[in-house]
Amino acid sequence: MSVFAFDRAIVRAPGPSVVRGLRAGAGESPLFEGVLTEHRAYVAALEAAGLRVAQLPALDAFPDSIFVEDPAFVAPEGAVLLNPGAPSRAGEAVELAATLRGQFGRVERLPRGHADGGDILILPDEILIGLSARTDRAGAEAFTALMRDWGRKARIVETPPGVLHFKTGCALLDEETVVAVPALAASGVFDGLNVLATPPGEEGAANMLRVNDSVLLADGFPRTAALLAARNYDPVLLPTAQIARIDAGLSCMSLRWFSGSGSSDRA
Ligand code: CIR
Repeated sequence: MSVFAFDRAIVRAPGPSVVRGLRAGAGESPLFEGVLTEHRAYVAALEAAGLRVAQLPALDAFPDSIFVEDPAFVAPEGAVLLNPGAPSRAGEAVELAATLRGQFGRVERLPRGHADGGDILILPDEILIGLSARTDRAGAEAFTALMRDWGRKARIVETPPGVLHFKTGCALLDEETVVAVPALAASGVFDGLNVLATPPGEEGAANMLRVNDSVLLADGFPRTAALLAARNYDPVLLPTAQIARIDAGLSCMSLRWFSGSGSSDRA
């Protein structure tokens, strides 16, 4: 089973507080209506790619809670409630607990440290977790130990300075290929895989999302789109200008996994 075969996703609707989402710079706030429109297009793209998407209600007390990928990790064998590194996001994991328990037989909790799901990349043969401003060594070590208990190989790597999350800077394109910003492409972390570097000025395209046969790509990156087209991909272009104002991309708005359970849910 390929690591980008998915049949289920969880998303969370944006609430009006999303306009106060965390951001590194001092740029303009997103518009609530604009985020809603981008979120709807994203959910539609996941559904078109064959996923059944469960949409959780907005949590206005948590401005960044639309980015459900960060407080949890999911894989076919189970889920882990993580401990997001940003204090304002610390309460988001518990808000996902009941939903994840309804979907997975095994739901564990990161026992110590901080880790964000945006720092975790599942590759065909191993899982990478990037140290970042949000994921510390204690959290990364606790996560890799949990994965070892699950029979998974996991490795701790570095996220380049100035990159929010490890997956802000890279994505798996196919079984043998990752796309990465130049600093990550040259870092050696992907040795053994083909690495395509994002063209200069298109670093924001690195957080693309391979979902079944589809590749979701933020619009506005024509040279990256051409790079993909040259490899016979026909990327689904999605608007991200609003969520980009709060440092977000495509992977972070969903938790995705393969349940293999056809149309029926657990519990
Ligand atoms: C944050 O800073 O936490 C949010 N404004 C953006 C999170 C994006 N998540 C991700 O890249 N995995």
